[in-house]
Amino acid sequence: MRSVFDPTSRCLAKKYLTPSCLKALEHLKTDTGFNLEMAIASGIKNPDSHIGLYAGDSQSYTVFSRLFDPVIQDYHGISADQVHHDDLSPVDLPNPDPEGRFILSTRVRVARSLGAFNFPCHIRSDERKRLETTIVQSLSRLDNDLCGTYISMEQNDLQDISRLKKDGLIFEKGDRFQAAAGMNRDFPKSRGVFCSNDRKFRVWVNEEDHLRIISVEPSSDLSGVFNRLVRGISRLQDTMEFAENPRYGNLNSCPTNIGTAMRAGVHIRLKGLEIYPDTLNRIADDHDLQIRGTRGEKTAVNDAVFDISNRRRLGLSETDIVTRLFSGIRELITAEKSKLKN
Ligand code: ADP
Ligand code: CIR
Repeated sequence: MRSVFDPTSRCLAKKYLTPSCLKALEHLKTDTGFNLEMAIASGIKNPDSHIGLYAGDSQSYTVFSRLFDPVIQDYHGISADQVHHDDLSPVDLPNPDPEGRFILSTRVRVARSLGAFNFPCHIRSDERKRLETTIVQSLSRLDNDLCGTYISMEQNDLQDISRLKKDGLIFEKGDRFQAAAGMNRDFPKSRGVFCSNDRKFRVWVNEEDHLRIISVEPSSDLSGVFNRLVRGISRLQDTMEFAENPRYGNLNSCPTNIGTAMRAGVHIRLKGLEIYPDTLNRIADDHDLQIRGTRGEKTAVNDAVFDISNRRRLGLSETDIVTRLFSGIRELITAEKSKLKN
């Protein structure tokens, strides 16, 4: 096998797949048959990839550790001997935008995978169906405010689908990065979304990961949103065994989504800072925050609404992530107020 990354590619998989690393890994396979060529397929096809690497199962992280480890250390800024520690205890932070002037909504999600199943870029159709059944059974046991219904995306009623899309209740087919890795196979078969009756707790089934567990509401109550997620994870963990390893904590498809596998963020309107991208980016960098577009990763910013969230998901705990997000948002709001005054 030749490493055929585009000469313009600056992705981390290319950076760390040195000739000696390629030689050591090119003939290896996990027990389920996942190989290096499959792991880097998306990075090869998309020269603008940032990472360019996906895992096909939990064993990918150990069999191909010679490539995954440096990519993970580079992205998350951790040292080679750092070990992940969870802290999913409830928090009690003040509201970062008590007047409700800037934050439109708050969302915290984690990715989770079941170790007994292949990951989405490598899963077979029948296996994906069995996985969906397992997850839906577990979701049906949720109670109180987490209780809700599962919406299968296989239904043919186009009107229903477009209404659900408008309400942001279902997810789209994966982007070209996920497509090149093989994650869009059979879409929308065996995909769906669980939504609590109050719509604040949701679970995406068989998107980029087996589960995306999401707590979201149109407010700036960061603690409330995080604490609901903590309860949801704990309840689901009673009935499902999530993939993890002692070093990296939770394991999922993309090496950016391991450890806490958590993204905590707000949709925040920053009309003043929008025209000062240097200030906005400096504050984001200082607090290790990532800026995404209004409709998700790699989308545009509409009407000055930014998606601001934690960049690192490994090397710090879940409670560290929300606490740092809180400080970053506070500083952004202070800067925004001063730009609006000028
Ligand atoms: P992920 O969180 O799974 O990494 P995306 O960046 O694609 O993935 O976001 C998924 C969806 O969640 C998008 O539709 C995005 O608009 C929505 N979203 C993200 N953050 C918020 C938020 N704070 N409030 C409401 N919706 C959000
Ligand atoms: C990439 O390599 O760019 C895509 N596979 C997406 C990686 C995850 N997202 C990110 O770094 N923000």
